Amino acid sequence: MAVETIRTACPLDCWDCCGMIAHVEDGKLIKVEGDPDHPITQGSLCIKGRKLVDRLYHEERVLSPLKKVDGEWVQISWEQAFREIAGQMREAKEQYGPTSVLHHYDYGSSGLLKNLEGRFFNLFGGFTDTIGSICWGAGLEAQKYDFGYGKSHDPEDLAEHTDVIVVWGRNVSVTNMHMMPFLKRAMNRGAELVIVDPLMTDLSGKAVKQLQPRPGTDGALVLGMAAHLLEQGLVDRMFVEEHAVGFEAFSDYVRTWTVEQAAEITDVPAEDIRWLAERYGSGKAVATLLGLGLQRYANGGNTIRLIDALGAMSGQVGRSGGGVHYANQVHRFDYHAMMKPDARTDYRAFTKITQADEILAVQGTERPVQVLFVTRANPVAQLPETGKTLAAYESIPCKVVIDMFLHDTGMIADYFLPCTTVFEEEDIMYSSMWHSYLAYVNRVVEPQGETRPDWMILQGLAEELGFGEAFGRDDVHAWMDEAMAPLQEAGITREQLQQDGFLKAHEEPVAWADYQFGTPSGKYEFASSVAEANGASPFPIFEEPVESPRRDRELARKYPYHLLTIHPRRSLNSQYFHVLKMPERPVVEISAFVAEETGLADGDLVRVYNERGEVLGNVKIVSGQHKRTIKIEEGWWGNRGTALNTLTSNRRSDLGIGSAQYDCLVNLAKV
Ligand SMILES: Nc1nc2c(c(=O)[nH]1)N[C@H]1C(S)=C(S)[C@@H](COP(=O)(O)OP(=O)(O)OC[C@H]3O[C@@H](n4cnc5c(=O)[nH]c(N)nc54)[C@H](O)[C@@H]3O)O[C@H]1N2
Ligand SMILES: Nc1nc2c(c(=O)[nH]1)N[C@H]1C(S)=C(S)[C@@H](COP(=O)(O)OP(=O)(O)OC[C@H]3O[C@@H](n4cnc5c(=O)[nH]c(N)nc54)[C@H](O)[C@@H]3O)O[C@H]1N2
Ligand code: SF4
Ligand SMILES: [Mo]
Repeated sequence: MAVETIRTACPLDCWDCCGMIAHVEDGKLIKVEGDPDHPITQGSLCIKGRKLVDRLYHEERVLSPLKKVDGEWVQISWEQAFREIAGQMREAKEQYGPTSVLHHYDYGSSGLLKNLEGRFFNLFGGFTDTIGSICWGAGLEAQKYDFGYGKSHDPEDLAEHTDVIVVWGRNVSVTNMHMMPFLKRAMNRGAELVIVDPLMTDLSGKAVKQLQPRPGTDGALVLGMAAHLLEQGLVDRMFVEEHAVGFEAFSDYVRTWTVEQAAEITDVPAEDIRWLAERYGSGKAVATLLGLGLQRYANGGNTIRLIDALGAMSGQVGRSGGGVHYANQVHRFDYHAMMKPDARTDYRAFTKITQADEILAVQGTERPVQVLFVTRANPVAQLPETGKTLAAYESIPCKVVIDMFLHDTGMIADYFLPCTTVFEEEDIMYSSMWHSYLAYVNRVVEPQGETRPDWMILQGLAEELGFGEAFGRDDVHAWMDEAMAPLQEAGITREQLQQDGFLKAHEEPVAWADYQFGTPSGKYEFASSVAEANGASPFPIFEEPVESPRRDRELARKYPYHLLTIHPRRSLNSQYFHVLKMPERPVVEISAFVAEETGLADGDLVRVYNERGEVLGNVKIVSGQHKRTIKIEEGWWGNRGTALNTLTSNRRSDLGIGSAQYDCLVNLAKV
């Protein structure tokens, strides 16, 4: 039989949102390739994209609904699952109100239709939501204060017009690999690459310079640079006077800083601080590519605000080749239409990061949590303080997980409902992290076993609960059309998207080129009234991270090393640890300095620990990184031996209800 090719898109929570071509033979998916016509993907996929096929046909994939009976999984019918779960929900609602049902979700799939979860719980009458984002919450809020929202330049603008690319805490070749061709084009034109990262990355060797701040001190680095720019008169006066507010207040604060002070705090030599400041202030076009790692600290929101301010005061905002690239929130979907928030009568918000504490605090009160729904997420593995998450979830009598695999969270469920993969459903993918292409997901193969798309599972439950009609539609296109209404006004239709496979949803090569900002003043806000109203400092400030040798000497004496649990090269968070051959234990990358201090050698079995927990790993001594900083890739499964997030804290970031998982000190001991 002939091989059929079908256009679809990668659903993974990634900067790149790749277009894919699926090859189907005899109803079976044989492989996926990068869509060669897609301007970003350009024909290539990363290993995670290619291995989506292995997730589809994986032997451990759950293919029918499961119920836990006396600690054992038993297969049940969808009808039984819907009847029993709806029964539990109804009972909980009658006794304690709708907020006794809690929903935790994350970005396990970036599909537009996944937002129908909100519709389901709102039509139920309300629920306890988990808000904020352990991924990028602090930075989003920061850019909201400064610009109105996050917007990035078109990758073409970087490739064609940037003179200096500053990769600031983004692991480009690992997490954002389709940026590489654009960087290469810029560098072939003569653009300089600078890296600001405590760890070495694949790009380190290509950079003219890498600055390696002590983790969590980038804000102080910026203040040293800003002090130098002020002193040298290298400020873009036109921008700060005409297109910004609050520069006076911010510069008064900057004047309390010196380069030497910044050098002492950050471990970055003073001459490097001056050198990078002069790159920004020299009239060259400097594009700053922010990553998400550097905002996973107790001071993370202010760090992003300070880097924004550096870009703004040096005239890099609204300028071709410049920009402070973090998010790209330009897709105008009508989520409200999809989610129907007006339908609910009650609502309670916990936060994603601190939900364990909040759940435990309400159990036994009049408004407890009785039913847990987890969708598109693996919180037991990915939330900090694993022990707390487990204890909190343990206290909930009925736990429902919708997923494909029995991961750490699936294992503790009472009901496990198996959903389809991206290849067995229709959807629209969009990434608001980088570029502005939407992509259409066509169904490529029939659903395996009894699996169903998330919306169909929720539809079944809604029918059982008596609001099936309000939830339902004849077909998914009607939902898509409703959510796409604002885009349709701009001439972007679902039909067109479906036909072409991908479409650019937003045409603006240079972000903020018109200087019409989304802030209350309409200008760039060095001092933000929204920040002030939210109880934050109007202008960004530097405070030490919480787990820092300068803030807490005692803690640092016990736990002298910074642990960065960064994103894994071969997995998307926890999603590939059962699909790919992974080592038994994580690799713990340490510097020669740490090796010397601890007496550890390559390959040693090591215990990484702090007051919260411990994990075992194998030492690898690497050269070049900030000397007290340790790297372990995240995503490990506790039920396969490594609960990495037992080490991280559930402290919130300063802004945006984000995570401070990189604000983490540990010690090491040879086992
Ligand atoms: N291969 C792969 N790709 C992915 C993912 C994955 O799991 N695997 N996950 C996706 C998701 S969910 C996300 S959120 C993105 C994340 O994409 P990135 O932001 O690129 O990744 P992170 O691993 O969060 O951190 C990136 C870098 O931040 C640096 N860093 C940490 N602390 C600091 C600091 O204080 N200062 C500075 N200057 N740098 C610091 C780390 O050393 C690391 O090199 O990637 C997406 N893409
Ligand atoms: N220590 C440490 N912890 C971290 C991070 C870190 O850097 N260090 N990074 C944080 C970040 S940036 C993020 S984004 C979070 C990620 O946290 P999570 O989103 O909880 O983690 P994932 O491992 O991506 O799990 C997503 C799950 O969604 C499932 N899934 C995929 N598609 C669908 C679908 O269509 N429907 C349903 N129902 N399920 C689906 C997958 O099978 C997978 O089990 O982790 C955070 N945790
Ligand atoms: S994970 Fe990211 S880079 Fe890899 S195929 Fe998917 S969208 Fe592309
Ligand atoms: Mo993320």
